Amino acid sequence: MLLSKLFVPIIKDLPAEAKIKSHQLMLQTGMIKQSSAGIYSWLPLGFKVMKKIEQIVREEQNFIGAQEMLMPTIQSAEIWKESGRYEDYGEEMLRIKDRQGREMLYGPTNEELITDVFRSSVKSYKLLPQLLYHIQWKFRDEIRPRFGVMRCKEFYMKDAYSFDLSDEDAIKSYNKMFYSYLKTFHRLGLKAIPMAADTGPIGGELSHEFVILAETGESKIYADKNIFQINFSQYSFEEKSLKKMREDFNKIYAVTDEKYKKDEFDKNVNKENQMVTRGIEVGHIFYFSDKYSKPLNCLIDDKNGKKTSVKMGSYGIGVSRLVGATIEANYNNNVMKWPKSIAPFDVVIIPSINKNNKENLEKAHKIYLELKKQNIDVLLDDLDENMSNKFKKHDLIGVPYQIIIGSKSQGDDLEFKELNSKSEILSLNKIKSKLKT
Ligand code: 5CA
Repeated sequence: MLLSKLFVPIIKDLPAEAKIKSHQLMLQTGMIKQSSAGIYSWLPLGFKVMKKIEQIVREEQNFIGAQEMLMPTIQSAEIWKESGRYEDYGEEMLRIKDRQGREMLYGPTNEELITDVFRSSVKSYKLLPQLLYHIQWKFRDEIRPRFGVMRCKEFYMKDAYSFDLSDEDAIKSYNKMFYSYLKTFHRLGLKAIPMAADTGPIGGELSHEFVILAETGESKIYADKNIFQINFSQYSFEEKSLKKMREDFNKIYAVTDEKYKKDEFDKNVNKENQMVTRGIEVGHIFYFSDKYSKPLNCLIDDKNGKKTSVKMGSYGIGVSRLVGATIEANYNNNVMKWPKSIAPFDVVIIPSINKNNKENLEKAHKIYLELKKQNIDVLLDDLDENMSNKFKKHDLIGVPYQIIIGSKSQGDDLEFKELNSKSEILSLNKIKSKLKT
């Protein structure tokens, strides 16, 4: 892509309404544009990053055997009345009527709808277990939308739902998802800590929030620092190993605000290991057994032909929130460096251009075509701007690698720089292989 053609409306001054780094940066670099309070348009740069995050989330859901589907954003109020949540959900639910006066709503989550899909098609234990997910827009009429994409009214979420015959089997599904979340966040370059959490309006007994540490986060957390010693890659994707992983995590104190009790914290964690900090909730998983299947009459025949309510869990990842959360985790001293896995481009070529010298630009174009041939997603900054402005701009856009075509690049020896590091002189072939690994 040529920067001169990219729709990236960069704003020079810090937007006043943005209170946290990620919100500022996303507005400044034209990743998003507010459409109304808590509702955003995703412009090409922001959309590209979000789609890359979505793809990693998808791959890791598929890896554990979850199947992708798509449910609508608009739901009928009927099923919510059946579950009893229509009234309980309160003002956060956006209620609408169609032209026949039928009560509808913009889905804030999908427990009822998926249970309705399931009850009409699955009657026997033989099809269990099942894991289904979709990645779809949600709407919650938040009273105080803030921090850009972190807490908005309309947001993009991956929500998965598990169906099992027994509570014991359902915990196995929960463990699979727990593992998948750790792996997903790792691929996104984030260190997410699972925290025992409250179940809120979703309900149930067992729940974990996945939180990344950030001072601007809305969740207050209390944890034993030893939680950082556990790494998901110590475990394999097998039932026994996943059980062990959950047991190991359970031994270490890590809870969110609502679950915190001072005496328990002091009893379980030495003073020097106590960590009280803030974080961003990027995922949340719930096990709620038959909370929805019972009132919605979602019954299946067990091995003896006896009807029983299917046991369920639900598992959410805030895909659009993750764009902001990744910025909070990676933006320091006015430099944003995207993790390679979700960067908007693999590399940017920055030629030094002036009216009398077009040689650098021509050379940059040649390299650009060469890299494109290799399927490297490359951005060429072909704008006639001084180098110091260009560098400032690219520090914000955050493409992790740069090829700088100026006095240090001679012939096939090119100046190559990783953001936040010193530049080095490399041949184009070496650069290609570096970018491909
Ligand atoms: N049904 C369950 C699991 S699928 C559920 O809705 N859980 S949730 O309420 O915790 O939401 C899942 C994830 O969506 C959260 O962890 C968070 O990352 C994201 N999320 C929730 N509310 C918002 C919001 N207002 N703005 C942006 N992201 C949000």
